[in-house]
Amino acid sequence: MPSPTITAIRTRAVLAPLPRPITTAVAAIEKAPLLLIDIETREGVVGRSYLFTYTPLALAPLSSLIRNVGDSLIGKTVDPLPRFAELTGMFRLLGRQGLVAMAMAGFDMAFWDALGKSCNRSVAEMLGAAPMPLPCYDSHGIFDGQRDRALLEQSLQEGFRAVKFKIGNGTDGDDIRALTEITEIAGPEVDVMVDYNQSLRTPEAVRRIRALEDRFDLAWIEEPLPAEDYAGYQTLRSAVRTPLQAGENWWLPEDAARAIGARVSDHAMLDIMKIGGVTGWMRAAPLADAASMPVSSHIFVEASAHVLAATPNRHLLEYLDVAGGILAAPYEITRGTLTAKGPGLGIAWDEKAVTRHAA
Ligand code: SMN
Ligand code: MG
Repeated sequence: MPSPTITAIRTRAVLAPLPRPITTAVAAIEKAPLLLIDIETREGVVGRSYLFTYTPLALAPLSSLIRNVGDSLIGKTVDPLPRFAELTGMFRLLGRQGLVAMAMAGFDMAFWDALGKSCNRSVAEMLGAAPMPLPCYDSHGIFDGQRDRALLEQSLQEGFRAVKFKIGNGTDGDDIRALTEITEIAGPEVDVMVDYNQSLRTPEAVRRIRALEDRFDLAWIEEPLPAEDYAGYQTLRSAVRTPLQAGENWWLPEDAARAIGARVSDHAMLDIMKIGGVTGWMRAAPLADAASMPVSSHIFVEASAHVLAATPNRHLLEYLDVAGGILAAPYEITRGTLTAKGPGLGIAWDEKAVTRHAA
């Protein structure tokens, strides 16, 4: 049976409501800027995906890029691998990091969704795996004692056995005060991770991380340095003992290959958008496996649940739900786990919410 043939590509921009703002050391995000993609096919199956642009400023340019590229896809099948190869060729001279890679990932995820729907199977199954309950960590922002105590207690009640907080917005004293409260509430059984969102420089990172590891047993320390500073990560990694986490800013499998080859971190955390969709993920995750690195996911809870099921070196799924506010049936946490849903990626738009939150 041939794969469905593309007849139209539609995009819509929304500012989706978030359960809580995403606060980081470098910026805060109040609403999730999402670009929704619908790929219609002659067979009637619609492939869907969404992209997260971090800032609403990128929604319109990304949308027009996807529509322009989409014109050249009409009449072709949704087979992800040849389409990925063609798009790589189309942008060889320009280069792909940034909006181009995001567009490629948006197409790729929607193609896999359509392919799964056309066989009535989940993407996890299409990848040769079976959907399974995946352990998740609850991903919080900067800790605010007044407000976040209750939120953290809620994470524990929902069964999360790992939580993450963003730090680095103030002094190391601020981080230590926050972590003292967090670890007290979380207790010894729950893993606590922290995320600096690339806000430090190497000498300061060495000093601040040593001060943290004197006091706390953190499961990982994420992105202390700018993602491109591989040499800085190498220096830091030899100077501290807590495992370092990085990867959400690796663009496409080629970046993953370079960063993993340079041994910048102990863990890898792939972002299914920046890494190039399902296809990009399935090429990057084995590189981490070969380097004995556990792989966790970054946002995109739905698509990540599918690819993590097909990743033998999987670790944790990041539970940070950016699209639940515009989905007809958001993925839900059960005892701290999440399970991929089908067919395809198991996502459908709540059309009323999409209209209400149109950007
Ligand atoms: C993050 C997620 C979403 C938006 C900004 C930052 C983050 C994380 O680095 O790891 O959760
Ligand atoms: Mg992060």
